[in-house]
Amino acid sequence: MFNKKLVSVVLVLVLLGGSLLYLTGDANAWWIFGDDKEEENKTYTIRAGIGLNDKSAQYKALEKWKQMVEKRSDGRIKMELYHSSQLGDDREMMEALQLGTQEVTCPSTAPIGEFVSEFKVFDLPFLFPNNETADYVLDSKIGQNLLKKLEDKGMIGLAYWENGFRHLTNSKRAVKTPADVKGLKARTMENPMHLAAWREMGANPTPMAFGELFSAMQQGVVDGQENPWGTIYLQNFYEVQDYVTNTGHVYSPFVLMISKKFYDKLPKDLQKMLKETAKEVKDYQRRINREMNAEYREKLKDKMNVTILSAEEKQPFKEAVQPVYDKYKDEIGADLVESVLQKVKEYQQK
Ligand code: KDG
Repeated sequence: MFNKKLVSVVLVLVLLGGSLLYLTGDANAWWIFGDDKEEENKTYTIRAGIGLNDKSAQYKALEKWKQMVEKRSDGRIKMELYHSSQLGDDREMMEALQLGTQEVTCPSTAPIGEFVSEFKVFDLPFLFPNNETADYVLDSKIGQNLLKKLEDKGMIGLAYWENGFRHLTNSKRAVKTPADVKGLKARTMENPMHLAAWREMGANPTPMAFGELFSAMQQGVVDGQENPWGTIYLQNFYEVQDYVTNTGHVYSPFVLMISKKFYDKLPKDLQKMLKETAKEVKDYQRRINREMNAEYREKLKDKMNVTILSAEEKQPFKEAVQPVYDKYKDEIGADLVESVLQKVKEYQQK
């Protein structure tokens, strides 16, 4: 008699728990049985690392995000910020997110392509004609669906922030045509398409982590590199580079991302808050990044020999890199490339 009762109670409990899990799809749904208090009192530390220094728009935005997160979590989340590759380069930090040994990073999309191949689509040369088109495509379903693909690789994409249009600097000569690029030893990010684009232009490209770049230029290991105006100025690249040209050959998005291992352990309310605040800070980050790029482009005129090409003068560079589209279309996914190009066109016709 007693045993029967016990068995029924256990059965009811198991059924109740099962239905709760099924209905909520929430592995933390056991809170109903009592350990919610424990979770509410738990505190979490987020270590966020980037490659750029603490003067960058990227770091300023992280500071803003930290303030919001610490306030809105009522102190349950504490955020520590690390700049200048203190925690490693973009690839290493993404690997740390996968392992769960670091919580947050914000790499350019270029090295993400080695984790989720479809991300290469955004690094096709001369894909976006301006910032607004980039915003339109990245914030569309296409961009958001790509962020979701990071989950299978142990990372949660929170929002697209901005690195920006990249421009070529070098220590040898003023670059006005693709012929001037010939033979330049140029550092690129770790992405095969960036290498291919520079090879098509006749340069001699080599991939390298951002943290090693300044001394590589100083020692003449490379003649040049490419980055947005703000980075060229704020990282003092003008001290070791005499020439810059507004090639604007590729737009670099940043992806603010968090370790899935860490994220899955967080209570639902904190997960939601992190996603919401990352998106809120996105607009601020893009705005100050654009302001800073415009400001430092002017300031660089006192520091370097600045070549500003017109749209027509950029045309030969565009033509030189066209083969990259054909070479990488299948690797990225021909349908995806097509739909991104369509979306770009859609914005132009608005
Ligand atoms: O913080 C971001 C940097 O790590 C990196 O993405 C900067 O554009 C960059 C580069 O050239 O490596």
